Amino acid sequence: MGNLKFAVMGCGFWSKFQIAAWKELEGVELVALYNRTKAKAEKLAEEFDVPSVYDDAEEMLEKESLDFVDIITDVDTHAPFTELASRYVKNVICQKPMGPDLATAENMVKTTKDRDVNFYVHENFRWQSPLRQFKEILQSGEIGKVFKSRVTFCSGFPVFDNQPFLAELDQFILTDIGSHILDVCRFLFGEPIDLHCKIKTVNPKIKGEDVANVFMEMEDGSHCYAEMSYASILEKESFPQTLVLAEGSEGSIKLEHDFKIKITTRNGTREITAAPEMYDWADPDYALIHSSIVDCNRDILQDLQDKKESETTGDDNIKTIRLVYQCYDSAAKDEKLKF
Ligand code: 89Y
Repeated sequence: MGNLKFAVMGCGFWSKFQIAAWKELEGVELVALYNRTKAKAEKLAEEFDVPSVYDDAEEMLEKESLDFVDIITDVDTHAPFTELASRYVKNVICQKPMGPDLATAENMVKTTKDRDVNFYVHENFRWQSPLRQFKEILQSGEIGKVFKSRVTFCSGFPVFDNQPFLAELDQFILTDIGSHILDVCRFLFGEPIDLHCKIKTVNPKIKGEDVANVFMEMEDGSHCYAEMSYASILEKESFPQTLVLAEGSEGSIKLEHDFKIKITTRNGTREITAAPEMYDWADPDYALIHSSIVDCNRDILQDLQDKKESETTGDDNIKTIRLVYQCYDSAAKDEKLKF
């Protein structure tokens, strides 16, 4: 199979890392960039040696011969760009969160399916090496049957400096980080059968909520508590790490700061470090996430090459997105929602 040719739509904060991550992989070739403001696309094209740039997305899709497109724009344009791209190409990748509301996201999955287009969501947190290793230990059975878990993303990192639009979102932390954290909950502990969520806005300078606490019962009967905050001033800042504790009948697994995983059984505690591969193009503040982009892209690429099914297809990711918006419903009603 020759190189798969692709285009990137959107040249904002995440695109240069996403492109650098694609460059780590064999078998793909970035041939075009689209951005509403062409100068931004031109700058990125120069940096990554991309032959064509456009400020008209449809013109790009008409002129270029593409195997897939990677949509790296803000959430509001995910659906229109997915709709447009799926008229021209057979494979579409879109950033998280898939859509700005559940109905729109469900329609994205349906539209691509109706057109026989493979649709993927770039959901990268589950590809972070500490979380992959956590799952391996969980699956080994060493801690027995899990009865409770806690997934924590609580930080005071000035996230609005790099991504100012996040401060303008009416729905912030559940869409931005909840889409990752609820996906991690599903990845590690399976599907929930109910949830109760509470949200809060602490930072007066932002529109949406910056705190969300979600309590779920999972299909296997275990309890899962997901806590998220961008208002946390803690002894040790953990951005961008997700911290996890799983307690089972025979022991516990704890993912702590600095990628340390502690496994405790009645025989004692052992510790491993699950550091990610660090790439020189990564922003040091985001290195853990940037590293996982490579693995997430590889997983999608292997599906495009018919080697295996990707973990983050639209069909899978819609289950995470449903949870995100069910959290808002639950918080608005202050009720437990049963599925
Ligand atoms: O947008 C978010 C993401 O996907 O990872 C961290 C982030 O940049 C800010 O919360």
